Parts: sequence; C-alpha cells; structure tokens
Amino acid sequence: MENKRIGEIFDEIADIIEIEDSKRIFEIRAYRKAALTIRELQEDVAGILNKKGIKGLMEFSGIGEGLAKKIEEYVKTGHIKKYDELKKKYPIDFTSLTKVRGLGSKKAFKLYKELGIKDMKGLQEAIKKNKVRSIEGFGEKSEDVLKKGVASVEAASSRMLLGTALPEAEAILHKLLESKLVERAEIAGSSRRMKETVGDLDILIISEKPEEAMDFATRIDEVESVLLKGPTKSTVWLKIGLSCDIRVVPKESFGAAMQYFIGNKSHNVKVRQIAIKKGYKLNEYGLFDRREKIIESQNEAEIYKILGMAYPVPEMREDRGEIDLALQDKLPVPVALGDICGDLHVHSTNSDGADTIEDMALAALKLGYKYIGMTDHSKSEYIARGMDEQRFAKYVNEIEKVNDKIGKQITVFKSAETDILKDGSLDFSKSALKEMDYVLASIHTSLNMDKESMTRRLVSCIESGDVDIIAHPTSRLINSREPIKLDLDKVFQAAKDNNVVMEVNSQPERLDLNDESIIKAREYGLKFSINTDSHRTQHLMFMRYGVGTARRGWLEKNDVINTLNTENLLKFLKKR
Ligand code: DGT
Ligand code: CA
Ligand code: CA
Ligand code: ZN
Repeated sequence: MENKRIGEIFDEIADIIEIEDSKRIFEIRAYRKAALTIRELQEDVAGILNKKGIKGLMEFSGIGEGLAKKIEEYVKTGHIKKYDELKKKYPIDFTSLTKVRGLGSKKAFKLYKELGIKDMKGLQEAIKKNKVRSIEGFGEKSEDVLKKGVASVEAASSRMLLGTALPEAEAILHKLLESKLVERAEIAGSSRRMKETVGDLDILIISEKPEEAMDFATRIDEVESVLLKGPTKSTVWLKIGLSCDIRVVPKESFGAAMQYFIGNKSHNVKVRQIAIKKGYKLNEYGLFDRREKIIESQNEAEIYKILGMAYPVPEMREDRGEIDLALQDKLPVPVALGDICGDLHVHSTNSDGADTIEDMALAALKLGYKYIGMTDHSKSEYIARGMDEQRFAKYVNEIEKVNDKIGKQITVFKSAETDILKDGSLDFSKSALKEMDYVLASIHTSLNMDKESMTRRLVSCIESGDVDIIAHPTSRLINSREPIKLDLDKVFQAAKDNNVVMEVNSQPERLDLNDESIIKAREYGLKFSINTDSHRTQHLMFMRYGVGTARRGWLEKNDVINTLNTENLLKFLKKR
C-alpha cells in the first residue's frame, strides 16, 4: 500500500514546517488532514489515479489540487521532490521518533542538531550513554521519560490494534466461506475476545475437504508467506504484518475447539480444573467422563452448562473473576451493540471532522440511532480548528437548522468537546456552556503533568458542576502514548459524588477508559457513555470496539447512558 507511506510523508512535511515556522498553521493542518484522509482510504491511491486521475483524489476531503499532484508524483516516480529536498536538510525519521512519548518534532530536531540522532537506534544509544540529559531543555527526568517511551514503542510494535486486526480476520473469514470449501469459519483468540491489541489471529474452520481448504486458505491475497502448513493447522504471515493460525477442526468437536481457542489461557486452565473436580476431562476435542466417553463436544455453551457454569461471553473470559460468578450464575448481562441508541461524541467540519453536521446525523440515522451529540472542539485546540464563542454560536445555529430539517427522525444534541485547561477550568464561557444539552470535556494539552497536579486538574473540573461527560479520561494512545498520570480512585470518587459520566471512547487507538479501568469505575457505581469520537461518517462504525471494551469491563445496559431513549436521556441529563 502506497497510502500508508504517503500519509507518513505528509506528516513528516508537517513536522518539518512546524520546526521551521510553527505559525504556518494552515499549511501544517492541510498536510496533517491529508495524511489522515489518505491513511484511511479504503482504496489504493494508485487505483484511484488510474480510474479517475487527480480529480478522483480531489473528491476526498482535505485533498486539494496541490496535494493531489504530490500524490500523483509519488505514485509515478516513487518520490515527492519537496519532501526529498526537506529531508536533505532534516534527515530525521520523524515517523518513528515522534511515536515516542515526550518527543515532538521540535525536540526530535534538537536532538538531531545536538547529538546527530536520526532514528530510534540513535536515540536508544544516546539514552544508554546518558547523553540526552546534557542537552539544554532535556535533563535527567526527560531522559528517563524518553527511555520509557522508547521501551513502550518497542514492546507495542509487535501487537496490532484490534481495529486493524479484526476487519482483516473478517475479510479472511468471508473469503473462506465464499470458497465453498469451508462449511463454517469462526474467529477465536484475542480478537474474538475483543482485546485491544492482538498478537496473532486465530481462525477455526470446518471442512469436508480439509486439504483443499488449507491450500485455498494459504493462497488468498492477504497472505504474504506460509510459515507452516499441515493438514489441520497452518500458520501464515499476512501482508498487514500479522501472523494467523488457521485450524481445521472436526465438525463434531467444534464447540470444544471454540471453548479452547477463544481462551484466554488462564480462563481455560481454571475451567479445566473445574472439569477435573467434577470428574471430567476437558480438552479441545471435548468434555469426557472417567471412562473417556464423550459427554459433549459440539456445543460450547453446553460444555459450560454441564460444568455448572453460566455462559460467559468471550469478552469476559480473562480470568478476572468471571469463573466464580459463572459458577454462582451471577454473571452480568453485558451491554450489546444493539442496545446503543446514539453516539454522544462526534465531530464535524466545524472543527477537525471531515463531514458536515447533517451528514453525520444522516449516517447515524442509517445506523438506527435515535440521537447524535455534536461535540466539535473548543478554541484551545487550534490545530483542530477549535471554535471560539462566535463560531460556536454559528455552529449551534447549524445544529438547530439540521434539527428543523430531520429532527423528527433523529435528534441532534448541541455539545462541544471542551478542553479542560491546566487549572481544571473549561475552555468555553459559562453562557456558551449553558447553550449545550450536555458538556463533554477532555484533556488534550499539558499531558506531562505529575500525578498529583493532573488528578487535581481533572477532579476540580468534575467538581465544577459544569461538565457531564469526561471524554477519553486517560488520553492514552495505544502503542504510542502512555495514559496521563491519574489517581483513578480519586477521579472516580469525584465522578460518583458529582454524577459525572465516564466515556468509553471507541477509537481503536484510544479505547479509553480501558477494560480494567472500567471494571474499577463500575465498582464506584459510575455511569458510562460509549462514544466513537467520529471525525467522519465511517468512524461511527467504531462503536463495536467501544462496546467490546465495555463488555470486557463487565458493563450492563443500565450502566450506559446512551442506551436510554431520547426522552430518558434528556431526563437523566437534566437531573444531574
Ligand atoms: P494473542 O494472540 O497474544 O493476542 O492472544 P490469544 O489469546 O489469541 O493467544 P494465542 O493466539 O496464543 O492462543 C489462542 C488461544 O488458544 C488462547 O486464547 C487460549 C488457547 N491456548 C493457547 N495456548 C494454550 C495453553 O497452553 N493452554 C490452554 N488451556 N489454552 C491455550
Ligand atoms: Ca491469537
Ligand atoms: Ca495463535
Ligand atoms: Zn473528540
């Protein structure tokens, strides 16, 4: 895919402009936006150019003629002249280095100028020799931050985001089923459990022609190379950079295989111990009695039932207490995608979104939602084109117009993603906040504050009485940015005392709160809102990752405010 590389190049150009003159905001923004658009295109840019020329590229938001020509230049020549020239001046691997927490493009440039650091390897070496701390503006502490940042980038680079891995697994499944060689195919492993990152894919199939099925499976387009091929198990390396185990399972033991390969491992170990205690034996072929007679193997739920357990959904199988609850038949009934009535965190062209308010509302309507909450950014987010009070007033107007037009079908709520400033105050005037149906607030700046100050910042915002929902509460980005330092107990207690809702952000690289924090927050009796933080209509589909994370955090329908219908949601918001 050339898309990914072009996205990186545009981001690097933006990085370099930022170094040269950070006031060139429009240019920086244009490159960043185009980078994002290209990365997310479903189709290869080369294919688009082939079919429709640069006009085809310009149909996408954020790609004007100038950038479209640069893309064409890359597709035709493998180079972009402007980029090559800039790179002569700045031979720095910004793409990798800026993934390190605490390292922006300016600091990366400084390290290059002072120490000649060009890439991750150079950075690691310099840190090892304690060279970074001597550079003005860095010091021992930030050297330590960088060291941890490098380590977490390294550790993360081997696990892929669920949001990338799961669609790939589904595409493979679809091909297998279409081939007619496969009777049934299911996703197992961590992606079935909706874990936020995935080590490898696991696919189980039933086939009457196992050899042909394996031949087919190892030859599909997605496969780069075959690592291992056998009659019942093959492992392939996928082009997206992930390996995939494919297993042919006998029809009669499919349930037992599902139970085994969905995992996780420590859940399995405990279930097997229960089986032993009850005089059975459990493995991937079935549940057997003392005389090796098969008791059950076709149906997964039946196996749990015979062991005296309620059926835990895959998302809950992490050995976090679900086994005991299953034995007592006290498992929570997890919230489901179908329970969701609307999305309360959505952007539009009024800040950094790609689609209009009306487009977003119509897309939400298509999903069967009853409402959608518009939450464009506040003014501190200037790179994201955040709104000041004046633009906010126009935005409110636009929302009202959309409601006049389609309000009978779907309600568009007025809100804004309001920045929580350093002192915990909000980035809108009281009168603007009053205009909103609810206030969504989040931390985007000064992410490096120490734990005590950061906790005070968020708690004081929660206690202000002005905020309804805290969006992406820890501001982490999986694989690239650590969560901000927070005393979550204090935050959750304050949220409970002030009836403030915690978001489960569904963006694949956020999933914030994460599963573990949700379990903790749930113990405080908090309410949650599962939102997509959409920046274009297609992002509304991310809801399933948020719901998956909520299920991993044991949330029930009642815990989640956007399962309420419009009337009850408004009642809930008014009551607080
Ligand atoms: P991953 O791939 O690291 O994201 O995580 P999983 O859970 O997909 O792990 P994977 O692919 O190694 O194995 C798939 C499932 O197979 C795992 O969730 C449980 C089962 N499994 C693997 N190894 C063992 C084992 O040694 N004992 C038991 N009981 N189950 C295992
Ligand atoms: Ca796996
Ligand atoms: Ca595996
Ligand atoms: Zn947002």
